[in-house]
Amino acid sequence: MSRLIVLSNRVADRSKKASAGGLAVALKAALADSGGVWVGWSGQFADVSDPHVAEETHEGVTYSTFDLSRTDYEDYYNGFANRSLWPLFHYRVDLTTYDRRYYAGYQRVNSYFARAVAPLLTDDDIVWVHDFHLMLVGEELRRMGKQQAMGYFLHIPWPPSEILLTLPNHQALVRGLFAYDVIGFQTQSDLRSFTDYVLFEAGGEVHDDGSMSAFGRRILARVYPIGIDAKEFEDLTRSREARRIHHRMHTALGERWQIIGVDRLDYSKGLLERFGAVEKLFDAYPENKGRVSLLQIAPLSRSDVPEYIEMRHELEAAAGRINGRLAEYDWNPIRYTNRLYTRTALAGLYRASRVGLVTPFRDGMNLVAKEYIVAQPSEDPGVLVLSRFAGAAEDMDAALIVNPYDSADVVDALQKALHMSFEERRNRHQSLLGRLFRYDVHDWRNRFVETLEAVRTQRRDVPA
Ligand code: GDG
Repeated sequence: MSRLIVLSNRVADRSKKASAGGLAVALKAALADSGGVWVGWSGQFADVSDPHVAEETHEGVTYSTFDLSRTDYEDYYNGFANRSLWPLFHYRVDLTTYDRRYYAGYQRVNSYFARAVAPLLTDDDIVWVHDFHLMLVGEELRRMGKQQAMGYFLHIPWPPSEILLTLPNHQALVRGLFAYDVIGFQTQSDLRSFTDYVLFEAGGEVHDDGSMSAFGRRILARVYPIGIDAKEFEDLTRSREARRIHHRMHTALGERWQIIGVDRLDYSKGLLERFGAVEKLFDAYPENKGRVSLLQIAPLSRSDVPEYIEMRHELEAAAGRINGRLAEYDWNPIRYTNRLYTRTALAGLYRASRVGLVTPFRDGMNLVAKEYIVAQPSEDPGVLVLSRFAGAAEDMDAALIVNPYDSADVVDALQKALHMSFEERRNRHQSLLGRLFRYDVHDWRNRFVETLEAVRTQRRDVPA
């Protein structure tokens, strides 16, 4: 077996401190299986022209981290990653900022990552690069003569060509991706958009075995939908601490039903419109007043980026306005918090909630939808209301699937979820649960790593 080298913008926190973000949660579980090396930014600043890599081993995983300069952080992270790629790949051309300085920073830091990882590599290693921050690392490594099997996984959606073409550097990014051997997407729909670009913009070819050629290289592009560690989350839900929180929430709610939303504070998650739909629920079905409420947990993220600051103000205003209009002295329609809870607390809170409300306008997958289902008690399960535009909807069709742009559709689904019979809730829950255990994060990791292993073996047997 070869050694697995994983690269992502940040590595997970080694302390027990919670962090919100799907990638860290998933990669931590994936590396726990076999050990390996996890390379990423330390979160600290330093002005050095060459990366100084610090190593720390923790539970079988070596964390190799290095600092970035403030300018790199501004241009690469706040700039190209969070103000160009993130909005654009979530179909928000209106929120996308293009700035040549940002792209220069992106190239600079991708090359920096490559220079940090190159000295660590041995011939038999396999390299797995993650997410939109690091599309160009593979190309940099190839330029440095590295022949290892290299894979890339995109955690966010791949946009249709019409949207991608608005990005001045679209071709350079796709050419960069062709330096990898395997690239993975969350959904069929993302792969379709990518294939469309390869065929009609890059003048490439798609072969019978599913591989693709363009820019003088042949690669495998496939769908690897990410899962959660269902077993671990189920154990968390059963822990004493989760049960304590569940009990406390349950007591506070009394006879009332809770709808729960859990999202990083991000415009892609549709939070403002979610608040709007909950407000309309009380207007359309007034019997829910005093009986139902939304708990929205929304830890702050990317707080240096202007679009996130603005969205935070809007949400605060909306929650205040809706509560001001509808609250009673002993009931609030919305409880909104930016607090970061522990995963154990989340498990208990999911379990205490009759409805899980997940309504992003675009989402690569959405792990919250999966966690909510695993946390439900099979003797009295809640109902998941899920946006059709979350990658998770592709294989969670037993949820109530909604169009988040159509608030009336969300309102009707909420009403249906709140009043659904036990039989229907149980059937839907059972059918979702089975798949979450079968296609969990370990299965995701194994499928991707097996493909990379096959590339490595083939390359070793056929010398270049
Ligand atoms: C990206 C893609 C894709 C949230 N609040 C708290 C907290 N969280 C945890 C959740 C969940 C994770 O953060 C969020 O994951 P998502 O998948 O929902 O969303 P993104 O962060 O946008 O993740 C996404 C994912 O990558 C994986 O590929 O699914 O589409 O955008 O695990 O539970 N965790 C803690 N406290 C909180 O308050 N501890």
